[in-house]
Amino acid sequence: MTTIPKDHPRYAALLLRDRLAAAMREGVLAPEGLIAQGRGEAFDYLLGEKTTESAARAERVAAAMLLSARRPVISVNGNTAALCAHQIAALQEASGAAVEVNLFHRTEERMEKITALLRANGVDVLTGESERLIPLAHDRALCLRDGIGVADLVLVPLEDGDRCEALRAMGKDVIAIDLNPLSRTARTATLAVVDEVTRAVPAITGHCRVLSAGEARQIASSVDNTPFLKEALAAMMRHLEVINDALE
Ligand code: PTJ
Repeated sequence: MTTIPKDHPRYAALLLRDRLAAAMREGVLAPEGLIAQGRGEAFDYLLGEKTTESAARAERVAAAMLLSARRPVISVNGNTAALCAHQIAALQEASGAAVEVNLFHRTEERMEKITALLRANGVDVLTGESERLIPLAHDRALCLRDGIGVADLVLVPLEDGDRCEALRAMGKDVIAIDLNPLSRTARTATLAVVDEVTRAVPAITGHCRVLSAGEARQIASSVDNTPFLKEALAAMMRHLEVINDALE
């Protein structure tokens, strides 16, 4: 572990990097996960490294969708487990969603390590015999029949695009948490939360704790992703203009 000075202007981001590097050394994070985080950081930089007003609204909608779903499942990969296992436990408790591990760079060893990490943080993880239920050529097709297989809603923090599309084609709703509003995932999801995952997950949990069932149903009954994507892009453009003006 590197010692990161608390007064460093990018302390929070450096702490996440440190956590991910350690998780990679432990075999939880795929090396490619570090590259994914770097891409996410670049978009977060454009957002001012904070939750935008539209992302905060999307987080409330995400909570409403989770509370209104019949069989919601939170799909966890290496990055999510490494960054926010304890936050996933809190979200599971507040939303009643099932949690399943689904990996792009799948090995049985990583599946076991991630499951153990989640359980050590209080997550009740579904396990069993994975089947190729999602129409995809790679191993993200593998999932549990009584988990993602029967889910009507899947929350996918940090996704690579084609599974999101495949889940939508199977008639499932998808909530994506993705800092990149241009990604295929963000554009094909029922709802994209354009925010950093360690900020987004506790915010969704907070809303799950206070929304009534009636309020949740009403909010979840008409979800339109497009304004959220447009507002995320507008927030980035405004932030770039501020930086540009400061240069003059
Ligand atoms: O653990 P595995 O084997 O399932 O692999 C996971 C990764 C993330 C390596 C795999 O799914 C992958 O390659 O994903 P992509 O295609 O790089 O997409 C990741 C997306 O998440 C990108 O659009 C990033 O901008 C975004 N992202 C990265 N870090 C964060 C993030 N979004 C929110 N919070 C982050 N911390």
